[in-house]
This record gives sequence, C-alpha cells and structure tokens, in this order.
Amino acid sequence: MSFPAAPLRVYGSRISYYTGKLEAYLRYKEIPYECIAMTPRFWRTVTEKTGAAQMPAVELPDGRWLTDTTPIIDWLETRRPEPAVIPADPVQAFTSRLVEDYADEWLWRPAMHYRWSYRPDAMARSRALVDELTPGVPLPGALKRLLMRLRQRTYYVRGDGVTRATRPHVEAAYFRALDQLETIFDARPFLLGARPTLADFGFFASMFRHFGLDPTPSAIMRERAPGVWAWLGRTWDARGTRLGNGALVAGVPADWARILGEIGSAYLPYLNANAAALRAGRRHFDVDIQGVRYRLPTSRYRVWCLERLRAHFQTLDERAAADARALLEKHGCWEPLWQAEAPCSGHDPDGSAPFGRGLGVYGI
Ligand SMILES: N[C@@H](CCC(=O)N[C@@H](CS)C(=O)NCC(=O)O)C(=O)O
Repeated sequence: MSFPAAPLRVYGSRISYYTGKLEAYLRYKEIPYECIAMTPRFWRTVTEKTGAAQMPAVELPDGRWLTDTTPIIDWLETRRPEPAVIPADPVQAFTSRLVEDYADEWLWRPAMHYRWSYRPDAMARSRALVDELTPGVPLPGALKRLLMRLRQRTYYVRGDGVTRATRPHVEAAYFRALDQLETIFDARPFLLGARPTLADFGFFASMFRHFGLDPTPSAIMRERAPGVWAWLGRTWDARGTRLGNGALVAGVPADWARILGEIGSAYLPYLNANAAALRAGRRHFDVDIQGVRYRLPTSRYRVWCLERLRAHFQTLDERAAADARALLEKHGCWEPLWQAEAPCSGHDPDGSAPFGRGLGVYGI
C-alpha cells in the first residue's frame, strides 16, 4: 500500500508521554513527520477533528486525522509493513499487545506522580509546557505555571488515586518496571531481540519523556537501571534500515515473567474493576491492588482496552490460543483477562479507530 510522501503533521509536545512513543515509532519506521506544538488553537482543532482532547494527534497529507497511539501504530503498520514492529509469531504478538497496553496505561500514574509531586520536576516541567504550549496566552508566566501544576496534580495525581497511603506503592511500580527491564537488557538490546518491537514502544512512552527526562525519576533510573537508560538512547536512535533485519528470540522469553506477573496481579485486576464500575455507571470505584486500596476514576477508554485485548486473543488459531493460554495461566493473567462480564465500552463499534471519534482516558 502506498504511503503519503509529505510529512505527517504530529500535534503534541516535546515532553509528552504519548507523543514521545509515537515519535520513536515514526523515527524507527523512517516515516517523515513534523512536530507541531498543541497550542490552545490546535487543542480546539484537534478536539473538533478527532473528538478527543489529547495528544498526539496526527493530520495526514490528505486531510484525515488520527488519534490514539495504539490504533495509530496498527494502522501505520498496514501502510508501511516493513520492518514489522508487531511480531509475526501470534503468541509473541498477543503478549506484546498485552505488555504494550500495560506499559501505556499502568505506568501513566507513576509517571504523572513523579513529574507533578516532586517540586524540582513540577517547576521544570510546568515551565517547559507553558513555554511550549501557551505562548500568546495573556497571563503572567508565573500564574500560567502555577495553574498548570494545579491542574496536573488535581486530575492526574490526586485525581488518579495517588495519596499518602498509595504513594509508596505507586513508586514501587516504577522500581519494579526498571528491574524487569534491566534484566532483559542485560541479555539483549530490545525486549524481544535485536530490533525494537511493539513492547519497546509501549515502555518508551513513560520511560523516555517522563522517567528518563524528569529530574527525580531520571536520577533513579541512572542509578538503579543504567541498562534502561542506555536502551532509551538505543530506541530513539533505532532506524529500520539499519536494524530491521535483526533477529527476534523464539517465543515469549522467560525474562518477561515478572512483567507478566505484574500485569496479572495489578493491571488486569484494575481493568476488571474499572469495567465493573462502568457497567454500574459509577464515576469512581475502590479497588485493592496488591493489597493497597485505591480510589480511582472510571475510564470508558480502558474498558475498550480490555475489549481489544480479548478481541485480539479471539483471533488466535487453536494452537496459538492454547499456547497463549498456557503462558497466561502460568503468570496469573488468564483468569483476570476474562473475569469481568463481557465489558461494553460502546466505543468505536464500527472499528474505525484511529479514525472516527476518539476517546480520552478518563470519564464514563
Ligand atoms: N490513548 C492515548 C492517550 C493520549 C493521552 O492521554 N495523552 C496525554 C498527554 S501525553 C494528553 O493529551 N492528556 C490530556 C490532557 O493533559 O489534557 C494515546 O495512546 O495516544
């Protein structure tokens, strides 16, 4: 299939979690793009064109708009299949989708917490965002930065369940992710071998623009997991023409065990509780995660995430499904993948994502 020759227009921010993920993917695939800062004017355009007030948003040369990095990558893979980032082995592919979803959604909370709860991080990042995204907004800079910090803490830290009681557990999720990745990068350059695949881009979202670049978590990363620090540079520098023929390991490697264990004990139980809350029409819900009680906002979008994971599983043929099931059972992911009654987000019923109306992360 053909691919537009003109660069894609990527609306986002130089320090945004998901913009960084998409940029790393586009750089690897050598798909030309230009970055455009999401100033208030473009927030309005993006919201009108995609239905979701979120970044990144992509404008194609033919005038169509895309939103949500997960379906954006899926769509771009159909347009430029080589080098594929979704592994050809169906069990690896399904497991990679599960890991991508966990990394996208579950590491978001610690990433926002570190950026906005620690003063040096919050001061530096509110300055960067205000300078990049609000030029021309007629308010004093100090006031804009203060409002930015208040907004982010209200919605993405306190509003997302980070309290004095949950904070150690939120931070421990970051430490565990570092330790899991460090073990893997001791053995090979990328999560599945000699070239980046979907799971690398999933982890890249939090690990690059937040944990790798914000002062507090970045210092932790350099001390605790220098191999992860090195992988950030490797992934940002990766180009398909150089690495695209790199070999992948066979099957799902044993050193993914701790990531899968985390998905089974934390992320999937959360997705189920979230799906139950949406079904009950509740805006917030309480859930115990690894023995820690959280009060969280319900997310229709993440009910859709669970639906998509199940739908991908259901595309596996009999043999791959049996192998994937055995793997998921071994790591405590099988039962929680199916626990919630058939979730029904109502989102994207005709499967038009990343086109059509997008859905922001929070809200029912
Ligand atoms: N599922 C979306 C999530 C995009 C997202 O939540 N982006 C954040 C910034 S990294 C955002 O725009 N948040 C809205 C806000 O801060 O108002 C994706 O993968 O693209």
